[in-house]
Amino acid sequence: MIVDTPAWAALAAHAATERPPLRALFAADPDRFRRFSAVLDGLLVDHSKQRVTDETMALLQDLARAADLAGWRARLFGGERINATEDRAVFHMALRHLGPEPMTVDGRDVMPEVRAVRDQMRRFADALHDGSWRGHRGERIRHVVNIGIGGSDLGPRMAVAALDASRRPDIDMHFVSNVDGADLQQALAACNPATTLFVVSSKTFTTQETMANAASARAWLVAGLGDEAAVARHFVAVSTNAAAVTAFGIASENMFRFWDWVGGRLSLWSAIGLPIALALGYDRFEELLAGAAAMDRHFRDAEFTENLPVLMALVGIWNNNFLGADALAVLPYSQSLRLLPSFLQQLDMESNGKSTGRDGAAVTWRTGPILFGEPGTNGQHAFYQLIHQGTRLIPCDFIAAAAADHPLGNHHDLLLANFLAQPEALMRGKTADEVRAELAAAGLDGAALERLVPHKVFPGNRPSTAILLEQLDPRRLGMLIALYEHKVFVQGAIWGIHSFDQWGVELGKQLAGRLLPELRGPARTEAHDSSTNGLLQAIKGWRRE
Ligand code: G6Q
Repeated sequence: MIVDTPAWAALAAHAATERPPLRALFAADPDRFRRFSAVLDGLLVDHSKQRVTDETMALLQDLARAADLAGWRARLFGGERINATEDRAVFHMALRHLGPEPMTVDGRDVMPEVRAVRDQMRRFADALHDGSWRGHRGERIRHVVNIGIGGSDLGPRMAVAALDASRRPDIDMHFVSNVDGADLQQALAACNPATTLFVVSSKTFTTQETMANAASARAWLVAGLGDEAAVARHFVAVSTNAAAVTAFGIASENMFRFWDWVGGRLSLWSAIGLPIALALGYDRFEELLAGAAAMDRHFRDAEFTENLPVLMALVGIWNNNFLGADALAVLPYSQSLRLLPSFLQQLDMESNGKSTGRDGAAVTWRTGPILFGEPGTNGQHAFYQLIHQGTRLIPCDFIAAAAADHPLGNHHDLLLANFLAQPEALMRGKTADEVRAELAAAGLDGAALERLVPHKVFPGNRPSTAILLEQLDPRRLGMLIALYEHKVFVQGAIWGIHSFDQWGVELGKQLAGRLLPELRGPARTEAHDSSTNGLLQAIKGWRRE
């Protein structure tokens, strides 16, 4: 077990020694930024405001070796079935591989099929955009509604929002995920059946929420156009389950397939990314793929000491397992990246929210952190208080682009000033003497001044990483997402858990299925615990009234 290795013990001992705070580390070393930051093709990662020294980083590298990270990385890129509980490879890197080389799973090159689906996506996106694909009544498609949930929603939804600046003006994109009828109804309120295309995105094509939304969307369309045959021009599917797609009434030529070696939360690079190609144009989608592929090559080839996903993962493990941090705040200083925290929340928490090791035994160490976040500067006026002065240690990832994607006056300078100020404040803190001087300058003195001092002190030494993009374009977004994907992989490999299954999601799918008939049926049920039985009765009672 990883906690029994000398590398783990050495890190624990290092964490227990007294180490200078960040403020002192910066004061002692003017070169700290240069030494703890790195740039890859317009993407800069700065770890200098993390509570690490050369010694910490060297010990973390030992930990990576002790966990055989190089071996796990080779198994990943080798197409081995490292998703062992589902007996599948984890091979989304093939989806963004744009070169001529083969990418092999089980001795078979998957690239010909991958390229064929890419061609199908390009042809379809082009046809929609040039008007050769039209609705049942011959009108051009103006609205696209993606119906999907979880991994079949969050990725394309986030990417389309992130790349809003390069969005095509002729297509309105909508995303419907929630089974709450409000979601679909609100999207449909903005659409006209004659000009609306539905993309039903579901790997399994059995997910309750998606199937319910797809069925209601279909009824709306057929009612609006008065013809069952309209479905053929207004519905396409993205799935691995051809039989279920046909059964729904979508012709196989209008189905975009992907494969079981693509995990839901890693699927935006597959045809699940179709909404990105429809909203932005296929070429932009391929630029996104190219950015991710560049990060794949970097992750596969760079030494661990210079490898951005590896360094991010190791710093995260240091915070999580040795400094006692429970959470990770992801704080994009970009309105366009407002959905990145919820996308990363799934990527990280569904992958590494596990407490069973690969050997089936319970882990005794902490695994994935609680990930949350909001775009800056909004969060500053809400929950940052706890990050600055609360009792918990919450490491933060601050993310921004140097260039504005929506230029407007001096707005971007204001945004970037905050992006720089918050990590600096977290790192430095404010001492009692600094508070005194500030209060004195504001005209306070004596007991009135002293009473305030402890409340206005900031402990500082609060760690953060800064990620700066040259600009928020498809390529940099692809790099950024792949950076986090590989970080999550590295952490899972070191923690010795299965990062690519999601039995917790499956549980929800099973439980709701069992309760549905009880909710509808007239009989009183005593089949559950008293709380579930009681709530069920209350719902039925109030609904009758
Ligand atoms: C992702 C999860 C989960 C999944 C959804 C939707 O890794 O498995 O979020 O993507 O449950 O599943 P379908 O695509 O099968 O509808």
